Amino acid sequence: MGVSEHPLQISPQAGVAGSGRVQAWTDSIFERFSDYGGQLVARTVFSKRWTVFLFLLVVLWIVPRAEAGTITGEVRILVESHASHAPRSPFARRRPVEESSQTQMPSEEMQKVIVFLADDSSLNPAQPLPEKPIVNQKDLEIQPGFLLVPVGTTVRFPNSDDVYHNLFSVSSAKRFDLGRYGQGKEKEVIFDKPGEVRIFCDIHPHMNAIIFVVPNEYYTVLGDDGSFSLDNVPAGEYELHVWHESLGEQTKRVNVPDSGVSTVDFVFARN
Ligand SMILES: [Cu+2]
Repeated sequence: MGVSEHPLQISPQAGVAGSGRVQAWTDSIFERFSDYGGQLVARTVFSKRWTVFLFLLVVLWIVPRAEAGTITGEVRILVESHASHAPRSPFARRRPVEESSQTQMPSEEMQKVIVFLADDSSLNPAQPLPEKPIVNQKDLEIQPGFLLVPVGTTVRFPNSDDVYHNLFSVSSAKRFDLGRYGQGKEKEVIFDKPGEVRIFCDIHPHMNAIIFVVPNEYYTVLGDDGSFSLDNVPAGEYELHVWHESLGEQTKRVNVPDSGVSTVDFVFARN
């Protein structure tokens, strides 16, 4: 066992015999690097194959989804103008509602008009919100007073007031009674059924809120101008709902083409 046999300690005394060993050693090193390079190449080729494979997977996944359309429309809310309530001549022609002024609901109210597709087996089910929304009991109010959640979402109900509250609901979509609890405590409710849930406080009758639970991922709220758009709806026939806490609910059948847009408009007459 000579020192020169150690690849990292090449003795100058190794001579000619030693140089052969050095050659063998460098060859082996080269081979090792070549191997390593080969592995790198193999890995690169392999990862390219994976990229192509993944790309094909994505394409295959997108293609069926490309057979999806968009539902757009407008929700108009008609009300009698204030002028129509003013005293008028008995000979004046009575104007139909359509001719009277049309309200532009305040934007915060527009955001409470929900447009959604009814539960349907061909639609993707709702994904519950990953972060539990908070509905606070603060300043003797339920805050926020309106919340929209996909079915299955858990909502936290903390009490931030220094008085007891007792939130409850008798709505068919979710019946619950949180019981009395004080400041710093909280309870949770899972909203596992679609529909409107009206919430009240057993101790303070003026406290109220609404949580609206949608059945699938196809929902939106009205824009400030009353328009809406539901994108990537799989082709098919569905029931489109428009709901507002005081305007009520309207339903229309809608046929979504393989691609393109279906337009559905709604008119609510508010008295
Ligand atoms: Cu209360």
